[in-house]
Amino acid sequence: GGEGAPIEVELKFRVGPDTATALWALGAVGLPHTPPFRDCYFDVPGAALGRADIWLRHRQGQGWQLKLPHGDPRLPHGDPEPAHGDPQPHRNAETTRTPPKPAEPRSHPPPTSPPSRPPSAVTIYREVWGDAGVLQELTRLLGVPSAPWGSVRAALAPLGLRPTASFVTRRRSVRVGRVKVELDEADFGYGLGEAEEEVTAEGGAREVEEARKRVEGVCRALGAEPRQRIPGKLSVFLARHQPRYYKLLREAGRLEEVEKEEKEE
Ligand code: V4E
Repeated sequence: GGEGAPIEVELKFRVGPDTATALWALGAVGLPHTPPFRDCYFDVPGAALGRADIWLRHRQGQGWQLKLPHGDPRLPHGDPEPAHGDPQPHRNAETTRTPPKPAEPRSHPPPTSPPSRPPSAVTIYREVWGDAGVLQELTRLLGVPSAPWGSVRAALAPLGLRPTASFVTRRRSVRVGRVKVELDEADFGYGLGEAEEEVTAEGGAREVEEARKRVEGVCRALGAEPRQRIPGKLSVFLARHQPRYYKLLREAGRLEEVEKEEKEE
């Protein structure tokens, strides 16, 4: 299952002409070359996964992955195919710690208080890897009693999961102390940097907090403002190629606003 899944503490930043120099000045150590990889993202019609901040993807060379908010995510209304008209976003995982009951439709909508935002743009996600773990989480979230499928691939059609995005990333990775820095270039002409640290669930809130500080420190040293939210590759891809899906997720507060210049090739 996803209980021992690593927690990824991550901050995105803009890569500029001075980023490489700043990295070497920090004593960055090169990590082994990663071959370019294709990510294919999936969601159900109505974007129930994305609206709940849950991201299913197949990453070339690594297999199936599910990124979930650190905490206990639920789908909006526990409904795998919510109505298009009035999306009621799932509230931030950090405020939602009651056990999920995805199979039973809830009579009341989720609380409407604003999600508790971390003081910076650092994001904290749980990552579940591999067919068995991803299938288990997916069926739980979608309220399907059991998983008769042997692979995520075989479960896509029966669960109503459809591709939303597909793109290739070229990635260079270095390490600055405990922080991993990735410089990404996507094949649709968008690049960004990510500073991240992986912690285990056993480490608890304290480890997450310390990782957050280190990740912010590296970004500051690279000249980036840790409060600024930089659009991810998926946000920019969707803004360009899936405007309706992008709008649904924007309205649910799940994707960053993509500026004009990032929309243009
Ligand atoms: C988590 C998430 C999305 C899925 C893609 O995650 P991302 O970290 O952008 O992808 P990538 O390729 O860097 O994955 P990695 O190799 O690090 O695992 S799409 C939107 N979100 C939520 C989100 C958000 N709304 N804002 C920011 C700044 N990050 C993530």
